[in-house]
Amino acid sequence: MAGVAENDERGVLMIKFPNTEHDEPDTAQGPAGMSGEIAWAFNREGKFDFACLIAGHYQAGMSGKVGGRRPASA
Ligand SMILES: [Cu+2]
Repeated sequence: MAGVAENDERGVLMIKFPNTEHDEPDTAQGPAGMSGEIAWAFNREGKFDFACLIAGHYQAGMSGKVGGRRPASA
């Protein structure tokens, strides 16, 4: 997950270098058809951008937002 500007920059880099491997803690990569989970501990409330960084996918619209709020105190 990253901001729109960072995803724009990453998307352009993936067009230039399509075989780039991703091993950053905020990314997951696998073969077509794979499913999985990413555990992410948000440090603040809000909406956050996510994107597919396979070359051309971000530009084709594979991106979105995820977010939430702190649970109400018990
Ligand atoms: Cu994709």
